[in-house]
Amino acid sequence: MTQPTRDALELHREAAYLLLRRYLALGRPFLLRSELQDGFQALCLERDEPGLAESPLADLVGQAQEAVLAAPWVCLALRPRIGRWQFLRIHADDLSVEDLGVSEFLAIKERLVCPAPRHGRPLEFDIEPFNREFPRLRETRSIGRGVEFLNRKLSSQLFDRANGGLDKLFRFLREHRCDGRLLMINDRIRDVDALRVAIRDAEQRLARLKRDTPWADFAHPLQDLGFEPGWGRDAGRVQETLRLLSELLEAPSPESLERFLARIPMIFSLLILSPHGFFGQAGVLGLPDTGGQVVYILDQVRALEREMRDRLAEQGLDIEPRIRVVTRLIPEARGTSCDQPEEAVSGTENARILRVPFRREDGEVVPQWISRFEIWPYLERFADEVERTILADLGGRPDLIIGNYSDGNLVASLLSARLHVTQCNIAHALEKTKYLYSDLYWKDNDAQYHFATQFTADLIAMNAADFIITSTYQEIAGTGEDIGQYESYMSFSLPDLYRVVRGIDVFDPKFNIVSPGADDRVYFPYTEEERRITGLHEEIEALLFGGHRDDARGVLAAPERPVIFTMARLDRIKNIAGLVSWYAQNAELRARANLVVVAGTVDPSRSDDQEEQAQIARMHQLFDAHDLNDCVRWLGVRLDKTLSGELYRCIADRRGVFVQPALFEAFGLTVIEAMASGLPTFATRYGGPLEIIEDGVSGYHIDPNHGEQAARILMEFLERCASDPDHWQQISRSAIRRVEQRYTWKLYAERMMTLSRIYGFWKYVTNLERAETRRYLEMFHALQYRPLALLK
Ligand code: UDP
Ligand code: LCN
Repeated sequence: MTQPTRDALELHREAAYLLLRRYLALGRPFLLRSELQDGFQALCLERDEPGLAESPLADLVGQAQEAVLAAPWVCLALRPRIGRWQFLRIHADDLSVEDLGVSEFLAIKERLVCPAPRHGRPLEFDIEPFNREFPRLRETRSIGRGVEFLNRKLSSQLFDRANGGLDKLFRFLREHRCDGRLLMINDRIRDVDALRVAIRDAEQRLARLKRDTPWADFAHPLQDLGFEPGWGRDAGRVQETLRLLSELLEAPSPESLERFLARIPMIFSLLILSPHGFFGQAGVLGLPDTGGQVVYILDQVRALEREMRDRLAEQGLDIEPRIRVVTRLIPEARGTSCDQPEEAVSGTENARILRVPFRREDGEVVPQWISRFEIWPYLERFADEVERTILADLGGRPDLIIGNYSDGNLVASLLSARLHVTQCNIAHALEKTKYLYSDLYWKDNDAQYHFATQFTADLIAMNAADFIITSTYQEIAGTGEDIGQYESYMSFSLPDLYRVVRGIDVFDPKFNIVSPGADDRVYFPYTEEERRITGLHEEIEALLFGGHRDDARGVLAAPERPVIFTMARLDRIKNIAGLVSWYAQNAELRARANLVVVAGTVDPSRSDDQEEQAQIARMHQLFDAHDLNDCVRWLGVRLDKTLSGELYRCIADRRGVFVQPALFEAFGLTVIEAMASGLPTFATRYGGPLEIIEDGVSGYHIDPNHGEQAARILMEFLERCASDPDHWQQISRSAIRRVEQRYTWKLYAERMMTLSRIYGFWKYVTNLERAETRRYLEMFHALQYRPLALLK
């Protein structure tokens, strides 16, 4: 990289020199990508130098994610492509260029933040050597499609004769049982050759039967041949499964392996972990720390149970799938069910929420809700108690453990390691990319956020997971411009604590994109009249256009105008106050539409979350400063799902729109809910909505950093719809279609089950277990995580 950089500097030497001076003159230790670009653009304008704006120098600045200014050096972190990083430094006087290793680059950053560290050589976390033997993706476009890659790569290795792969497959089939009951193959079949013969015999027998003959009618002769239940519910299905296996034994391929594994009974019980927050089914949404994650998990449970049941029925097994969501029990539950140790999940036959308390060291139960930033001291004891609870409840270990968010994923790692169960991580929205410099300046915010503890937990959990599900591509690797959530863990520094040289690899095949859906029982198009819940219309009318109420601010004076609607937790990052201020400052928009906000509470004394309190204050200030009482209605209420579903539709009836103005949104369930209802949706271009919405087709992207422009985009849309009502219809129809095609729980559940089988299979037949990694992580946990967590 040094040579191209030298050339770029040489070509416009004077401009390059002035640019570096300009950066240094800002007097700041670090500059962000946008600041670097702003500086370059300003220079181009001033100099009017032909070709400068399209020069290699411009490309260089375009690739720079970050600059570290340590005069006379300007150090750059370049990201020439997604997931690829290079580091170098340029001398501001003579423009000489030197390559930097990641460690050197981080060390320079650390010195600027912490000039007198405790140790000259900090601990370095580096996972790379452990993965040297492990297959990894090469192409940026393959990121997030790990299972396809792994299947291709490993099946060629596995079925290499020298590897004894078929024997491993055979042993894998012999292992299958559920609650002590033998499945698939019994000990009459002793090896692969015997299996081939047995398949031929079984096929002959089955050929004489009608396809729909149930398993019970021919179970005995098949058992004599060595086959146990699990091959299919009837003769036709059993025949197909045996054919797949014989094809696999004859000429193995990744496709036939995937098809065969899809039919094997492997997953009967699931443990889903979501420790923090108020996790319940009613009255919890909108509380601090309790948002989409809860919605996601409850919908996920319903979809997975259905999928597991369907598959088990096809396999001819009369086994009830068992899903357990484990969360914390909160004695001071504020009227929610979070103080109940058990709760059945509605809409399922058998899934349950189990609640286990957080305990202090002396065993005392922690009675109150604790912010997700403060839960670290309790998690290990929690994991121990969960282990006992779940083993007792299921009568054995689960077949798959799914963690959610930093805390759930850490607990999942502890349990998976102990119980030897496949581990899947889901992050939802980690904090690292949400808070600027949360790693570098961790000490400044440690009292409030404990980021060092959280990032340490994340590093452990990400590397321990067998596979990681993400909702979007960007969650892993970002976009051409912005870095991804997981990518931000590739290398970073917690000055005076430790340095991460290689934290995670976004090219690791453990990453898979499996997007969630919107619950189609609740969020369906406004046009489906017969399903509409008209009994709620009066209540919704009063909510939107009624008079004063204690839990709201603002009464709409012109209810005939369309509604701009938004709904979210009142977190800083959700930027609800941002939307209010854009609206407040655009007179035309104010004259054309009302703004309705469902968020938080209007009474600061009812919130015990610092961030929420600050946002409440800001909202009131905006109302006061801009006189918003007659055009903005702020409802400090928590709506249940059924009501919110109908509310989206009622707003669509009046040709309104939905806005999601977040500074960053990992995925954004409200975005797909609004779209599924048929609301034209305007959502942040930072995060998931950039992938969900096709700009100008199924909705619009807005930039929360350019509020004026966002207000203009809204204004133009509303203006156009006033003169051409078909425009609203067009966007509305495309939004509905987009969600139907891409974001459904049915698709999610199918994919998730396939992944669980495939990773489970590979974990069994190869040493994907990665014992060395596990031991390294255990040490990091004991020596680094635990002291941090217990510090509090
Ligand atoms: N929600 C709700 N009622 C409320 C506030 C929020 O039903 O009063 C739901 C909303 O419909 C969505 C979820 O909470 O399903 C929020 O998820 P999202 O992904 O938008 O954001 P998160 O809160 O997870 O950051
Ligand atoms: C958390 C978030 O912040 C959202 O972006 C997601 O939609 C939600 O979790 C569900 O994954």
